Amino acid sequence: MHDLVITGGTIVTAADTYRGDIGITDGKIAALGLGLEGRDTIDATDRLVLPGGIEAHCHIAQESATGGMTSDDYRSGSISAAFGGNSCFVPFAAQHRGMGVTETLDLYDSRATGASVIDWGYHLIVADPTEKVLTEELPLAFQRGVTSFKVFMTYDLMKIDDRQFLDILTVAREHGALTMVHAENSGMIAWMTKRLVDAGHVQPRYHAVSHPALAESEAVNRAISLAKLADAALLIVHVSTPEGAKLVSDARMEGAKIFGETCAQYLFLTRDDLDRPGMEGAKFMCSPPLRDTATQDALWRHLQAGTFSVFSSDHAPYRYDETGKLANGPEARFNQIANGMPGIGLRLPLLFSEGVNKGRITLQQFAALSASNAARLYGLTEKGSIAIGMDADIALWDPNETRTVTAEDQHDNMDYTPFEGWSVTGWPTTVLTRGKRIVENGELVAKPGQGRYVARARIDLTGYPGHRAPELDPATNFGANIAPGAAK
Ligand code: DUC
Ligand code: ZN
Ligand code: ZN
Repeated sequence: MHDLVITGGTIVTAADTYRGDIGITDGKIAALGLGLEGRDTIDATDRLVLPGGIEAHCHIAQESATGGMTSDDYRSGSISAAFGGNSCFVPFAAQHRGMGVTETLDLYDSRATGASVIDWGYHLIVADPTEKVLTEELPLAFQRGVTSFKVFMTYDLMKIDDRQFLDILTVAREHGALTMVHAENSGMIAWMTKRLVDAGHVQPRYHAVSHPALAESEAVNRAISLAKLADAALLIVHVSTPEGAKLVSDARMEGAKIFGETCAQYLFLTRDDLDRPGMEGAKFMCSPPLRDTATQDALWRHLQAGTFSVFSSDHAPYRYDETGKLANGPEARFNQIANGMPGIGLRLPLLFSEGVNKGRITLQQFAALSASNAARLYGLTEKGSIAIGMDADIALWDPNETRTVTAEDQHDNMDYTPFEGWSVTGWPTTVLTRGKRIVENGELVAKPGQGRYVARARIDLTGYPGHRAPELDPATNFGANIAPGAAK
């Protein structure tokens, strides 16, 4: 007799689709079979039963370097994620210059604990890699289960230089951590921005012009080269160009420890959305920026072909008011407007509707991109699949329900959605985290703060032989013992 049984559904994993019941005991999947019995039952007739989604790129209760705060806290962000089919999320904890890493993680713990209704972890943003951070604080972060962090190659107050990047990659390699990178060339963006602003081109549409595709491809190429030199694992986040995707794909083909992510907005929106009347285009400003339909096609192909291990929302919610997009006034220049858009509740419904229903991806690819790949990449070893012994993180989907997206129907703390008016078929109806209902038949049933922090494991790099630069190989460098991780 299980605590809970999900009966009569069609179970979908990254490997299979089959009819079966799921028996859940103590928050874990304890049995898979037919005719299972439990003290409590969820009827999944006519439902797809999928691994609960893992949203692995979102900005929740996060200050920017200039002080602006994202509009979702861990309560609203997690509720919105759950309504979008997610059982777990991994937002960023942002170290700003002058802050310690431990202090940063403690701060985010105080924001998330007792607030999040789903399980969570953090990626650490490293903006100030001092000697103390590298030698003492990053190892402490790994010990508390923060096994990935993000660095920026652009933004004056966040960016690190190539040498600092190599230091971080090397520490990450020693501990089995994954480095994530925002790869855009800072100088190109600054140079383009000055030319545009000097010429009076300041409307939101020029945001896309100021971030040329070349800025991404140059930085992706450099980031991959640095990761190869350090022979370290690197994820290029929010890839927005065919050139960037190709660089990721080529490096993966070579066996380098390189991973790619793209995000919903790059598949579903274009830079034309920036060209709306007045300041409306500000709602569509994110970095890297939206591109064009040819780019969308290319990114879909890379998603289909496996270039991208993860597909995320990059939920970075700034309201269309003076607390967010219009903080610098209703006439702000494009470079004075916060970068980011909401979408945590729509990532999976959009992927299902535009991907599965339109025959672009299989249900198995959907399960992989929902949860399984992120679980493997980010060391969430007990999440991301429907298998005995795993956390009972499960989402029931009605594949036939069609809804029109509106901002009012979102559960985030936003006043707009970039997907207003979209017709979407296929919605999650019930979502569980560790066997506890969060959303049931479209209603929030979670107890406040019922999510838990998840300490993550080191990255599993099986199948990635990596790259040995000849200059780091004692056989070809006159015996110098300077490989990453070698004794100093
Ligand atoms: N990078 C992100 O990952 N999200 C929002 C803005 C940015 O620059
Ligand atoms: Zn970024
Ligand atoms: Zn982001």
